[in-house]
Amino acid sequence: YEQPRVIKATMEGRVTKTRVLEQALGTEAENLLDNVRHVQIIACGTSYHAGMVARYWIEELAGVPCSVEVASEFRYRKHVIQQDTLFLCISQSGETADTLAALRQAKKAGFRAALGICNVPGSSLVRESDLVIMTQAGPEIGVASTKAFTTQLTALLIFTLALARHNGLPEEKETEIVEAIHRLPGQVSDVLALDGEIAEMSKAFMDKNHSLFLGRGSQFPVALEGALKLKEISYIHAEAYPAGELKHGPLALVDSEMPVVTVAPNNDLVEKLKSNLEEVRARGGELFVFADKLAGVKPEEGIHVMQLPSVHPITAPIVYTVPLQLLSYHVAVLKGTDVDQPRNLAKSVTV
Ligand code: F1P
Repeated sequence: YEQPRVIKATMEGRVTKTRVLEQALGTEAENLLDNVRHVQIIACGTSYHAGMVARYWIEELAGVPCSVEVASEFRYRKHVIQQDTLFLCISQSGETADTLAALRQAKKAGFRAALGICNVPGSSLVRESDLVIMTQAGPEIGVASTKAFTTQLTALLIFTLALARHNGLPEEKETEIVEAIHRLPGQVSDVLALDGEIAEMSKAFMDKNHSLFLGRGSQFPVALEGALKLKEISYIHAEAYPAGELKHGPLALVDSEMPVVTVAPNNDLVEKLKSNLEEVRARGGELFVFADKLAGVKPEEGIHVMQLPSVHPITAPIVYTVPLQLLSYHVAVLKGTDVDQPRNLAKSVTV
């Protein structure tokens, strides 16, 4: 529920009404962002999902190739790091052992600069990065990241715009997206107001053991994050797939016992997504769709549609994450699990 406020706080001092401020990433950013030819993102868990969303933004808006990898894999394999790579570590705590080990290892191999996106001032990641964008989420009590994720995305989008400007993004496009960023706190509040309806929807998951989350494009990482939230706090097995991969395997699992959750903002992939939903429905799968009213997903038997505000396609991953967080929360409350402290998990994995 703090998300509208903390997203706003993360924007503050970094954007005007229409532009990203030159000093958004600190005074050294100007030199360090010039001639970046590749962005390598490293993170774990929810922070990794934020990195996956950022890859879509960085390639679309800045035109810079971007790779994303979980730190626990990156640190244990041989890799080629080009000198003109911007190494970007995302970590709420700034103390995740795998993420820090990956950063230290990459430093030895050499790269252009290290950018940290972090929520804890003075943490190891903040100290060891050349540039830092602090998220303003404030302390997160729950083990499962919620406001940390949406503020990471806000920071990553601002960074992307700063990088994109270096690579010739037209001013009108930057303004269009900055204005969309300013609408985020209000749009997230509108989604939070759907809490009662989402609580009602969550009852359908109470007696289920498995679930599937689908998304396309930058909504695929949102599906991954939705599935992670559900398994972390309600212990229901949840898998996320890019919707186009359905027919390459997961369709075999779909039946009336497998609820399928989808996010459908209005973008150029929505028609393809709708045909994926028909594939699910034809196998008797019950669908729970969070959709823009302009996306044209119609409720019918077995298709529950919750209408979300119309949002800019670039900022949609931030807004569409919130109903999935609420859904997991309500399922967990109904099941009586400990939402703040799920079994077997720690807030920060420092060893
Ligand atoms: C990464 C992370 C969190 C998750 C849990 C365990 O932490 O996977 O996303 O919610 O707390 O650690 P961080 O590097 O973002 O602090």
